[in-house]
Amino acid sequence: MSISLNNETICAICTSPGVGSISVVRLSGKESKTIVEKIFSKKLVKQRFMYYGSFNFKKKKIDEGLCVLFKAPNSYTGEEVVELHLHGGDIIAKEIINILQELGSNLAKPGEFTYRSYMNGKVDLLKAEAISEMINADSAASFKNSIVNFSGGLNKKYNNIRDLGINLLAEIESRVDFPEDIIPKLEKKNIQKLYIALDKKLKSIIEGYKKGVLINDGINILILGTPNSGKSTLFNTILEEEKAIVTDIPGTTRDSLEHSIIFNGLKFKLTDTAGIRATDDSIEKIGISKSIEKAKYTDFIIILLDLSQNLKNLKKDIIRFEEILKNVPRGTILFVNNKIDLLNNKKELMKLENLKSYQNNKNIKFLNISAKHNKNVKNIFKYVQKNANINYKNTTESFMTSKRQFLLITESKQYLIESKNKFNENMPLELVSQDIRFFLNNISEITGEISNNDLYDILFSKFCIGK
Ligand SMILES: Nc1nc2c(ncn2[C@@H]2O[C@H](COP(=O)(O)OP(=O)(O)OP(=O)(O)O)[C@@H](O)[C@H]2O)c(=O)[nH]1
Ligand SMILES: [Mg+2]
Repeated sequence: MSISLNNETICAICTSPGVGSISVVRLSGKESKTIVEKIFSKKLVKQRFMYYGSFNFKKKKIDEGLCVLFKAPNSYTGEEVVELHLHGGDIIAKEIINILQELGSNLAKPGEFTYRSYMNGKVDLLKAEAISEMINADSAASFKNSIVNFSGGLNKKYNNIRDLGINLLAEIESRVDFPEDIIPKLEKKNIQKLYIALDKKLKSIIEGYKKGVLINDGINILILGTPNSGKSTLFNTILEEEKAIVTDIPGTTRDSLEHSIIFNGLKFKLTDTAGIRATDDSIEKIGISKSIEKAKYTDFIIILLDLSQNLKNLKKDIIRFEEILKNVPRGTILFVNNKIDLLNNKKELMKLENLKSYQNNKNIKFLNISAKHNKNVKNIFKYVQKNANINYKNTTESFMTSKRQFLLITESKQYLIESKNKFNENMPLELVSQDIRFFLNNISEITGEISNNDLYDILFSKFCIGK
């Protein structure tokens, strides 16, 4: 579906549904003021002025509240906009929406206000995407990233790339009419330097996407381990809630459980799994194969070891898990030695020392915790955050989080590589420059200078109604 900018006046509830002190209804389009004045007791003369009055329709009073007018182009959409501040709850706002439709306005489609804003040149695409990120942000890290993007963080990076690309194009095109073998060596080198500089910038922005996704969607942590190692206990301790059943019977957890938490401003998605062991129980077997399957899509895997086991079994478990995960394309593994509280005599502590030197020798990353007594559990998150290299508090750097941008920039990189290869193989410069033009076109599409007809589908339809 694609929507065209038309003369319709649109309306929607802008506040989220449910109980709240106020609900805001917004209209945008030429008829906004005229329509609202048919139900509001005051005339909206001054713009950006809050009028207090009553809302009436067919001699019935609907509500009392506030109205504010924004004259075009000084509004969110760039069109005439009126906002109605009503009493909260869904009932009144919905009734007003029905009335506004009866009076000639249409219900806005998801993201249509922001789409109009973009079409009227109020925001560029990067800003529009940042607005969507901001609304959906559910952690401090993700909110901060969206704010920096909204303030032009990514724009700067794309402009840099575009400027370099234009330089490169100019260098190549100025040589088009000369036979290729008379390009002096030094100039050739300079052109190659430009390719390298561009490649570096593209690489950095593309790699940033991985971080952007971690920041926005959360870092996945999968808890694997033998039955009874304390996976569900760890899961519950982290969530500060008895979400998973904990018993001393091995094989308690059959299906995996997922939950998100915010730690230090970052979102983590935690998964508790069925313990992995050799078993004849068909239900447990399904759980185990599910656990291993999940390892493929996770950012971090915790392998929980049970320190109540003897050293021989602990080593066996380590080898077993390394074997199981050997051919699985997966994230970082962290071994976590659980039940450290049980090690309270000399012999037990010696076992821990032995295990430590075994893990050190194998170059294994490990932590010692007690899930039951919440000892050192936070260190897991500190380790994960450090390893994911996300330090959102002390940086003004922002990362790409939009898949649309990611696909376009990846395609751009391909054009650049093709152009570079052609240049290095001394192919006709027209062909070299043609790929740079494709590359620049893609960059312009990212920022929205060149618009794509399906933009509404790709981007704005994913917004909520009222935005
Ligand atoms: N002493 C001690 N006991 C623990 C600790 N963590 C878990 N336990 C105990 O170990 C037993 C098994 O705990 P669970 O959390 O059910 O273990 P699990 O790994 O989820 O087990 P399955 O679901 O069967 O795979 C329970 O009796 C827990 O109370 C710990 O840090 N210290
Ligand atoms: Mg369990």
